Amino acid sequence: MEKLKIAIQKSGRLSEKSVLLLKEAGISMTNGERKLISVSSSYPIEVLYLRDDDIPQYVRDRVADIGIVGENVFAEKGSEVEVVERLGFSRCRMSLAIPKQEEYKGPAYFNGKKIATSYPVILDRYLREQGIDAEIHEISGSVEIAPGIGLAEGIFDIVSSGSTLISNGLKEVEVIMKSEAVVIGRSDMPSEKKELLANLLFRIRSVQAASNNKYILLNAPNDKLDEIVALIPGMKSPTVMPLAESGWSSVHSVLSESQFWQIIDELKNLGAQGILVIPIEKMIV
Ligand code: PRT
Ligand code: ZN
Repeated sequence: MEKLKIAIQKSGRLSEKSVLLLKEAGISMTNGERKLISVSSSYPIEVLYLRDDDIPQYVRDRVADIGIVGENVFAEKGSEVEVVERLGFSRCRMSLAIPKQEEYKGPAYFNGKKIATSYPVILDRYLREQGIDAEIHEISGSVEIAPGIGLAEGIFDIVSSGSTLISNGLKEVEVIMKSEAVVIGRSDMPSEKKELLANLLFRIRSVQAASNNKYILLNAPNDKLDEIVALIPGMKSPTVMPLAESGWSSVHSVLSESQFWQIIDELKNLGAQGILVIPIEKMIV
């Protein structure tokens, strides 16, 4: 049987979460992890462990069918491949930064200046769009030290907490793109691989839906039942069952993580009691 070949980062910020995502989707590796290639006994899949920068090219050249990379790497190197799923982890942004004492009034600041980066393609696209004439100085690592050693007047790099910029005396002045981990693939994948991919994505979405939602059980006074049910509509509609004590019902539903605290407060204000919140392992939507 054909196997779906997926390339993931060998070691780095994406690797642990990529392996975990596959594991949660029921894909376990038989010959261990972190080799060059491993196969799964539970799913027709082969995992290739690579440097993240090389993954778009492996997918473009059909050595791998799909890959997991940061959107920043996709934007820099992802020609002929497309994003097939957003994964929501390893979030960061790609920003321009300059020495903190410099006055900044807008992107025109960079006219005639030198900018150090490992992402020349994304930066070049931005500078063209803005009509800015700056020199791009490509370096492969430690971009943040470039202004301090006189190599460039500004940098374009990945920012997460911003502490690397601060500790190098820099300030973030423009966010050019936001990034998260994505699954990439070619649009012209053979149909049997497309089917395998669709099944894998279905599993991934079920895992993600589950982690974004909680199962909630509570006791509600019957006179407030309509308002409580309206607050937690769940997947279709909540289960409501009478309690042994008259005047009360038990309500079961699903609640999204992002609304969680606000809705819990509203439920309490409506007189809900004995609220239990339980993690969901998989959620088929
Ligand atoms: O060896 P390989 O080439 O595979 O890995 P790599 O070293 O190129 O990449 P890696 O593992 O560092 O990052 C992989 C991906 O994680 C990136 O392409 C991004 O999509 C994503 N990501 C998320 C980050 C960060 N957050 C991040 N903070 N990648 C890098 N950083 C760097 C950033 O450049 C800065 O220098 O971490 C430093 C700390 O950031 P602050 O702002 O929190 O101080
Ligand atoms: Zn890399």
